[in-house]
Amino acid sequence: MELFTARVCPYAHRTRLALLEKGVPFEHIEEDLRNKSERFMKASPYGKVPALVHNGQTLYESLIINEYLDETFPEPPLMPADPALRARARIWIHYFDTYFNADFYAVIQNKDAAKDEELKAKINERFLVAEQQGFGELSGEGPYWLGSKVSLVDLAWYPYFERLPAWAHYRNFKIPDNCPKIAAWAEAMAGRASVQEAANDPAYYIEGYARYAA
Ligand SMILES: N[C@@H](CCC(=O)N[C@@H](CS)C(=O)NCC(=O)O)C(=O)O
Repeated sequence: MELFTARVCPYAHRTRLALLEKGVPFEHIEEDLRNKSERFMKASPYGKVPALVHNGQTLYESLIINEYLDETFPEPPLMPADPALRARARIWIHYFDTYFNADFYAVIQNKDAAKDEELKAKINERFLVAEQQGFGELSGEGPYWLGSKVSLVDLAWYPYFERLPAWAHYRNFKIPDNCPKIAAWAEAMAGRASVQEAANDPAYYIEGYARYAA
């Protein structure tokens, strides 16, 4: 098992977390995305991390790799057994990639201070939907998206939350006060062994996102 990854990349971060949660040994190949290796370009048709090579097959796209890992290494399961619940889990992963992510990055990439409030209001609304309809309906006593067990939904979302110190530093943005379930979830995730093993310091992200924010 070879994983082409880049420390800075939240998508690759998702896959590292899945491999660590599964306890699957893998070779970690750190790519310099500004100077991609020939080996990586051969393995990854999109030239993007993450890319996984397993049993002679190359797989790419973080969410697809994570589903593959869950199906190939069933223990511990990272998706619910019930098809309806599995579909709900995918809806919240889709919500993140289709709506939340763009509005989240819009805040740190915005250079026009006059638009700051409007952009923050938009992402705050996205947070509230996740808090009330996502966590509110699925999480029960928590602390994870689907309750007491970590799932692919948690792994799809969490890498962005580890990067929040950069949003706080450059845009004074944090998890909205009306989203206590999300705040408690982020804290629970930060305590997991997989998350700690793959974690970077806040200072790393603050430096890494300087280009986005400047
Ligand atoms: N949809 C892809 C996105 C992967 C992606 O955008 N990776 C970025 C780094 S965060 C990358 O490798 N960029 C290199 C490039 O586009 O040249 C996934 O979920 O895996």
